[in-house]
Amino acid sequence: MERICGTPKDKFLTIAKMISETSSPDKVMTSMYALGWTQHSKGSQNIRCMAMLQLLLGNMGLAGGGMNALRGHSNIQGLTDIGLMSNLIPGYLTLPSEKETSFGNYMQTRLFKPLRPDQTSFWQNYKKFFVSFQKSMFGAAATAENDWAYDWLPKLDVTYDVLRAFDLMHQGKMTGYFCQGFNPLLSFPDRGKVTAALSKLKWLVTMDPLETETSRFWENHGKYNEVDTASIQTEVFQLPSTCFAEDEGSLTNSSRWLQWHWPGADAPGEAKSDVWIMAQLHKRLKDAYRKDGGAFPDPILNLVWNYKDPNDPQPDEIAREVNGYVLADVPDPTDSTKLILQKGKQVPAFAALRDDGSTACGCWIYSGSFTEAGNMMARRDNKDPGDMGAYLNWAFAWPANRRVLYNRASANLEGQPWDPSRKLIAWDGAKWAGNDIPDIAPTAKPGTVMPFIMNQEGVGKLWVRAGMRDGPFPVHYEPFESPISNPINPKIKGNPVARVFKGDLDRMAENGSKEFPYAATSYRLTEHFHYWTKHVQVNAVLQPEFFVEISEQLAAEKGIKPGGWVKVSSKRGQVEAKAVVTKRIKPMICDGKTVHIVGIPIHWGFLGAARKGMGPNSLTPFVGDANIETPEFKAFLVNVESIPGPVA
Ligand SMILES: Nc1nc2c(c(=O)[nH]1)N[C@H]1C(S)=C(S)[C@@H](COP(=O)(O)OP(=O)(O)OC[C@H]3O[C@@H](n4cnc5c(=O)[nH]c(N)nc54)[C@H](O)[C@@H]3O)O[C@H]1N2
Ligand SMILES: Nc1nc2c(c(=O)[nH]1)N[C@H]1C(S)=C(S)[C@@H](COP(=O)(O)OP(=O)(O)OC[C@H]3O[C@@H](n4cnc5c(=O)[nH]c(N)nc54)[C@H](O)[C@@H]3O)O[C@H]1N2
Ligand SMILES: [Mo]
Repeated sequence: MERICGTPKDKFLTIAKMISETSSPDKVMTSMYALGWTQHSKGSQNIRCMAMLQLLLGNMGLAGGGMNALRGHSNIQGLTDIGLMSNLIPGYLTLPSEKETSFGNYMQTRLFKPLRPDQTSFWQNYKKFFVSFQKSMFGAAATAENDWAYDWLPKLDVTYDVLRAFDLMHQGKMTGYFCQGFNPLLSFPDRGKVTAALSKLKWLVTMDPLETETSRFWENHGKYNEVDTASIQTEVFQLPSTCFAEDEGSLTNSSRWLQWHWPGADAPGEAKSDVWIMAQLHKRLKDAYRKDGGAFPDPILNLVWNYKDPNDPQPDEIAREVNGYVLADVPDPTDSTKLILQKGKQVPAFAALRDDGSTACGCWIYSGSFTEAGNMMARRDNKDPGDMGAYLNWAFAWPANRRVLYNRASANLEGQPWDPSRKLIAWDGAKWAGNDIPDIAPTAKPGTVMPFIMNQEGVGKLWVRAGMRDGPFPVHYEPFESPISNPINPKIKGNPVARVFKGDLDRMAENGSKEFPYAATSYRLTEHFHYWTKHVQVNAVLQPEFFVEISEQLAAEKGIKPGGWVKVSSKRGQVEAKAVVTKRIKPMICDGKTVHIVGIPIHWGFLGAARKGMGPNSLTPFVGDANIETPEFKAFLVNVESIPGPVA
């Protein structure tokens, strides 16, 4: 560990001791992680490693325990929940692959078979969630006879993450791009490649409350955006949208709480909400298909669009649809004079969803968020009787308003809390109850259903059976560009199954490169939020100018003065900046070699109130994590040289 990471052995052992002390009933540790762990070509395995440690320590499911991703944008949790990943549909259901040519094939690999008697899992209900989703999309046109319109779903040959989208664009195989709330010219790796890719588009639509660098990628700003405008033929359409603070809707936070919010101001000028813009597109697409036909009009023509004003769907209408509603009366099997579900009502919870077409639901995990009792996301009761931070009547947490996932594991096999002073749930002899919604059927006797209900085994798993492209168990890989070779497997460069596209390997430096000897990393500053706040005078005054951060040792070695100008270059490009010489960045000894680090904040571009600057992504490599395709923004190779001043 010391040889690879450069962390001194004694410091590491101190931390290891602190961590291992949490393997007792009355001490718990949480892991909160963000980009330092994820933005690597082996990011998923970094997280998995800690998840395994937390399992071994018994820190899952307890109050104050768990693996907690800190989400960056206020609604990034909502983004994955609602299926905005290219391989997902809402509620972590997955899109079919092109090999799954029938609904039967599709369901075969999604049937959850518990490996122990009495074990239960939400996934046993996959078909109910899926059929209800199809009913919410296609209504009466999705029938048992047409396999709930299974054929109308796109079938994936490969996953279409953003790295692949830009690579396809770069190859000239993608001719149009719709860019909603995304500024890839600044936020995506290898800006040279991104610029070349955007230049090959026939059209680009940006939908954003601000002028973004992406919408002006064709504009020449000297060294800040060096392009030959005349040679770029891409037609750009800018659609001004509202921003979150001008909208009504829900945001899902890192704790899976769906919190409703109301507009703080009206949108300026001609700005329209994202939903309004989408509704206009929907109308025009449907009209075009109706008028001209087309290769495959069915999914568009049959798309359900039941809003009072089809041109302007309201947030509460969409929220009701997402929660789910009843399409046909469902009689009580034990008493046919009674109904369990009544046509036209909101479904109370995902447990009510059915696979016979009698329910519709936009996103099963959000079921229960907008019921007949009203908008649960708008609840604002901050009482917390058990003092466990549960706040059960504040907003709505998915699933089923549960605040701590796996809370069954906070009690021992007999159903008594590991730590009675921090009780989440307990078995009272007849049922489970306590300060949270139990993560187990309320009357399942202890010892019958095991705690990790999303696993077939019912218990935590150290070994993953399928799903991780780089194997079932984490191993050490260096970043794709590293100042040292992998000390364990010197022949292996980076993560062998990382997301790398043809041609990009030529744009990467070799391990231990003499030309690019320093490790670089990139990060954000308190005073700015990405590329938005440079448009605001106050933020621009607080942090006006792009800079890079280096250690006192590197500054001395390279003759760089605090505030002096430097050129930072990688195999892909270069930037100029003022140098901030700091004590907080220090050289490390990795594999016996001194490794200097160059820190590069992300916030500058060529628009807005702040001074023009360049940011790290002219330098970063176009490589992503093997499993989730997050770019490797936290580790790449550069050189730094002192320069007399900014080159005009
Ligand atoms: N003020 C402000 N706040 C923000 C944002 C903003 O732009 N401005 N952005 C938001 C967004 S979208 C996000 S995603 C979050 C991100 O929040 P953070 O994840 O805190 O993001 P970064 O600032 O990129 O910093 C990453 C940290 O990772 C560390 N690091 C780098 N490499 C490694 C490594 O290999 N191992 C470990 N253990 N650590 C490493 C760095 O030292 C740095 O402290 O911030 C959110 N909050
Ligand atoms: N080198 C390097 N690169 C990085 C990172 C890093 O650490 N290092 N961090 C990465 C991370 S974690 C992130 S999250 C990305 C962020 O990268 P982006 O998501 O590309 O950047 P943002 O500026 O957060 O947001 C994009 C746009 O959304 C717009 N917007 C705000 N509200 C709304 C709305 O309601 N509707 C619409 N349509 N638009 C809206 C904003 O005006 C903004 O222009 O950057 C990534 N890039
Ligand atoms: Mo982020």
